[in-house]
Amino acid sequence: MNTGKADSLAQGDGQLARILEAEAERQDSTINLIASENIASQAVLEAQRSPIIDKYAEGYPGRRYYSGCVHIDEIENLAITRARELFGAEHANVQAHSGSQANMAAYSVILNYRDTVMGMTLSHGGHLTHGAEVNFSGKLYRFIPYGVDPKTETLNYDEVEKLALEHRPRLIVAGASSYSRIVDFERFRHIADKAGAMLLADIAHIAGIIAAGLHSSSVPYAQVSTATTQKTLRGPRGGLVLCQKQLSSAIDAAVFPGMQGGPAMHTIAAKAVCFHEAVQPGFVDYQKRVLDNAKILASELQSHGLRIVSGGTDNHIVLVDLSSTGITGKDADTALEAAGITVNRNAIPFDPKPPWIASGIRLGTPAVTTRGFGPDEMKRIANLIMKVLSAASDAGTREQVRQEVRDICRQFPIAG
Ligand code: DSN
Repeated sequence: MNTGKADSLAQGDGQLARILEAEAERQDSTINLIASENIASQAVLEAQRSPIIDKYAEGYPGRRYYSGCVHIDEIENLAITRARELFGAEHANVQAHSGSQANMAAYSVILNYRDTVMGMTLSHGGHLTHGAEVNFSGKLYRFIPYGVDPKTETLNYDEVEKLALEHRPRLIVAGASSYSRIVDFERFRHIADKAGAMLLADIAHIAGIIAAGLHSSSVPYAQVSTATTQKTLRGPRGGLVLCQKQLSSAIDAAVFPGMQGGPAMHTIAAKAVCFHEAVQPGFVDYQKRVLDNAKILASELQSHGLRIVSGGTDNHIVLVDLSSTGITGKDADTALEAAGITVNRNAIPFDPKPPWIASGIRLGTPAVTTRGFGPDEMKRIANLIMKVLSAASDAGTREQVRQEVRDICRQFPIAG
């Protein structure tokens, strides 16, 4: 189990040690279908909890404001080189603490206050940082939202182009948090060029799939690509900015000192590990299984009568429309959690319900695939989800499903 807990913690702070132990047990005994989560390897965990945690290193390799950075420089250079090679990028900044900060840094380089930007609206699958009113992005910049087509529930590039030509944004943001179809970055680049805009691709969700070559890369088309390392990439929690050479100094300066102080060097070490893991032979096979599992889960749920937004999936995400069941996303995620299946409530496109309630749930296969779940488990999970949804307030059904979930999880323990 991924506790990272040593005996000294149990002896020195039993209270916290018990909470960590309980969380490890929760993870081990439940089925995690949260699309943005994964299970980091022991190597990633070891790097993350190494003594590097103690080191301050404001600056960049060879230009630090602190001494004692000889090995820190080696680590950051290794992470940068590996990220560049993995994605074929001219420049990589590995210091951004999160995907949101990666986006913030990129915006601050490309945009001025109140500039016009286009981004996918949150309610159709975009991210908070793609212009949501409650987020810095929506407060600092004038976002023109684009969404999916009401019929196909997929991106309508002609509509995106029409909007772009009408509003002439300085930047177009492509990419999403809850969109299960291929994103055509080449088309986005054509649209951006036509409208005189720059292109930023937020590949946080699909970075691992791109790294495995199973989704076309944004890097040849977008001046900047931003990502997180903890999702399909299966590394530590953190951000990543990939950009063209001419933006490299500006992006680095935007991250530090523009937005952050000292880099989290222990996380950067763990990022280096995950980039290394992503070029190992097993990684492509893992990503193929992630995609296969998502397809099977979607089609099994469909065969049970549930509607999948856009009719299926091309990636690790399955967005389920619960409208026909009479259960809200909120009630579904509560009932499923009680039965040991973790998901998140999610708006569906054109959702009449507010995001806190939502008409859908978002499912994802990265974490269960890391555990070793395959087609048989996907079919069993679809059955279990249906059981819970068809008796959402029945404690007996939940308990019965909870037991089955425990049995499945016991067959696929989280390594450690
Ligand atoms: N909140 C994350 C997700 O679940 O997709 C993205 O930052």
